[in-house]
Amino acid sequence: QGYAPRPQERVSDARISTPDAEPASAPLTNLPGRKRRSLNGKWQALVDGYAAGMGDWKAVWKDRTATGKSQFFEYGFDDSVTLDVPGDFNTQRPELTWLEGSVWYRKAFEHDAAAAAREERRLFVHFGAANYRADVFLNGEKLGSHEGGFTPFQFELTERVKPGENRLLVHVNNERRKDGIPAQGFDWFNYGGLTRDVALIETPKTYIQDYSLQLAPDSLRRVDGWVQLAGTAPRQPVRVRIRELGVDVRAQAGADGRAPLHFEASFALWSPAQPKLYRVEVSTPEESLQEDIGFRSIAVHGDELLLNGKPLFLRGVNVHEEIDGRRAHSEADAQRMLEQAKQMGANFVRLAHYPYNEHLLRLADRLGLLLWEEIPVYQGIDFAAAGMQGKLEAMLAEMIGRDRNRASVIVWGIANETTPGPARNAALTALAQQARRLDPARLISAAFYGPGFHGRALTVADPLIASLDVVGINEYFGWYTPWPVEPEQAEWKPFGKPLLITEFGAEARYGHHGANDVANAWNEEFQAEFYRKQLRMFARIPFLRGTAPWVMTDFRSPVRMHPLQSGYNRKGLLSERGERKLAWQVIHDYYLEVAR
Ligand code: GCB
Repeated sequence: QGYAPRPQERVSDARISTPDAEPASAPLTNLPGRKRRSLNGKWQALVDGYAAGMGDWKAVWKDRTATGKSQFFEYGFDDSVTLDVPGDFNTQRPELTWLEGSVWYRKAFEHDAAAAAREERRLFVHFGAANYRADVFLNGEKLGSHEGGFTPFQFELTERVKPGENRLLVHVNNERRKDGIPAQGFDWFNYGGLTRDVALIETPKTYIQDYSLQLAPDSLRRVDGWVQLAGTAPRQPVRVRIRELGVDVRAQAGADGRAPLHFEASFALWSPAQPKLYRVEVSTPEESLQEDIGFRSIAVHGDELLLNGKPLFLRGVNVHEEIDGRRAHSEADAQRMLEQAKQMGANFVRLAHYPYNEHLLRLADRLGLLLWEEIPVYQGIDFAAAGMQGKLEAMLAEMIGRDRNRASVIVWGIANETTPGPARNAALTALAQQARRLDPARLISAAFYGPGFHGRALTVADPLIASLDVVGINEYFGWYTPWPVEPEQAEWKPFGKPLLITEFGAEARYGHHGANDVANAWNEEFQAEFYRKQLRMFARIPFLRGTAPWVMTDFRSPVRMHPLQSGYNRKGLLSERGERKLAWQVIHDYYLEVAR
């Protein structure tokens, strides 16, 4: 073994001698409906500050234990600390607070090989998310890697798992990267680690990988769907049943495993007022999955937004996936967050700025909250970087693949505040087209920063708008930019499409009061007045179809360095402890009024 230090070895480029397994297959849909064994709980962990364990020198991934007295390995999991999975690592141990680097996680599990062989079952390990990059190993062999901190991925273990004890090892690195999505600068805390559920999933030899069961874009009765099988014998009959509606449809999957499905039914349509879900069963001769699915239509007609054919105004709010100063991950966390949105009078939540944990989306289905879900294509993405388009497309596919059957999701957001330019325009236009191909039944949007005043006129001229169904505008008049005119004098130029004000907000420290002037800024009165002025402008935009204040709750962000911010973005209507600022009432009253 090479014990001599090798300073010339660039750790991030270090090679690993075992080759990757085949690329991870497309993630399995409907995780909760699968035969699964949770790997949540305590994982042994090693902090690897210089990411030294990835190369062949330290080779933490080999997970070796000394067998002789003269054998020494300069790492070891047996007496290491443990970390809870799911959960970010930064908030679990004080010395990890500011870590932007590598942590190794290890978990052992037992495998009943005889039963698996008898039943001819396949085994996968599924990760809800790992921020930002993960390298996964089983018993000292690499399974593969995944990039992107907020979407699911999996590796097949069938051929590699051994009878008895197996050890799973995951190297998670959360360094911010120039070619990352998001890139290096973003306004939230960079929680790293195995932040979401981890599970072993068992399937038959040929399994149901994914399906789409949603109303056709132009219909309130017809489902245009498909079921996708994967595995050794994909030409199988497929059956979809919704007993409550007397639906029992059969289809045949082709050599590519795809079974298109069309049927009609008299659905009680899903809506915020009546979030009706049906128990849907999808089966093949070898497998049967169940899931609760709502059926609703979302469409754009001119500058109108239509839910189930009726005009809709989105009483929205922005959130971050954070609670009690840590990354939120559980159903209980989701319950608290979505309840807060409902109490404010919201019917719509923008999940800024990345896909959230699956618990929250399923809960939104049950609570009747409409969602905007987006990929972390945030200010500062290097669209010209090598491999960028592939990463964007993979992330979009992972998000849509996971959530395409959630009635709550009405908008796929493909970008937030990106700057127009040839590389960006080409990349995002292609991404919008991909989103439409993957899911023709939802609206595609992006949030733009702007607009600038030209006299009284306001408009955003961005070539990307042509590819979108809905225009999202983030504006901070009265905070980042001054009001050149009175709010009611602003003249918004129509887009010919629905407009959502996807962000507007100002900072205030909860409990900080004072006169509404600059010397006393950062107080609750100032923030409340900021919102009143915004509402005066909104009342005069005829094609405004929704608003979402930035942001529901104060959230941690290292770029917030004012003493009154103390490491938090303080634009919350609620403090991080859930206390209501004065502005909360302004928005609550506004939403009561527009709901009438
Ligand atoms: C924005 C960003 C959001 C920030 C917010 C702010 O435009 O989209 O991520 O947190 O402004 O407070 O500056």
